[in-house]
Amino acid sequence: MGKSSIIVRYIYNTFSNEYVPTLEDQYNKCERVDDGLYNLNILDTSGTEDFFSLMHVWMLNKDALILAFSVEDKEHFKALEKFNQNIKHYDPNNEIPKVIIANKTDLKKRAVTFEEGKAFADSMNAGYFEASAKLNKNITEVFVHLVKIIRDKRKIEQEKERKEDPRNREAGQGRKKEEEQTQSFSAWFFNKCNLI
Ligand SMILES: Nc1nc2c(ncn2[C@@H]2O[C@H](COP(=O)(O)OP(=O)(O)OP(=O)(O)O)[C@@H](O)[C@H]2O)c(=O)[nH]1
Ligand SMILES: [Mg+2]
Repeated sequence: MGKSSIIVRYIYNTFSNEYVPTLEDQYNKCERVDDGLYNLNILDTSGTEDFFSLMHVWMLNKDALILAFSVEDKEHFKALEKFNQNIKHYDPNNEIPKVIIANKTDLKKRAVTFEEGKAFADSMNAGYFEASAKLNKNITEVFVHLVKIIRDKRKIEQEKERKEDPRNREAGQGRKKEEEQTQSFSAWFFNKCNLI
């Protein structure tokens, strides 16, 4: 499907035609988005069904989920639709931000159309990116997109917590200004961004 190739392209900006099956790998990258620095922990998982029993561990404390399929392979796509049923079990209210990557769009022969991929992503309320790890097409965009979603989600949650805390009401606007200034200079740390 190209999960590892997508991550390796994103982290090291390289690509290999060689296929090395993944058991489980962790990657880190610091990404600048707008005025903020974000540390991304990315968990690369196995696409082999034998390892799907580990899914409950993969899903623990994740801020985002990326699902990838190869556009040349209809079976991969169908398997991903089935896989989504398992995800629902761990995220029943669809609260974790998700992205679907249609990978290998550099290949001439396609078995899954843009419309099919997009309809699947829409049905999950997920973002949709047509990408190629080989050509470095739409790779960084996926991660930046997710950082923005997580950042905005956290801002809303923090603001809600701040408003609900009576100690913060007294501090008022002055405090808010101070917070904004601090944030633009400090790094934000996200939990793992899971690529399945
Ligand atoms: N043409 C083309 N080939 C790709 C692309 N991305 C990955 N591949 C190839 O597809 C094969 C599988 O890629 P991997 O990244 O190892 O796939 P994976 O999803 O990590 O596989 P597992 O770890 O077994 O789950 C490799 O031979 C890659 O070189 C792409 O964008 N275009
Ligand atoms: Mg892999």
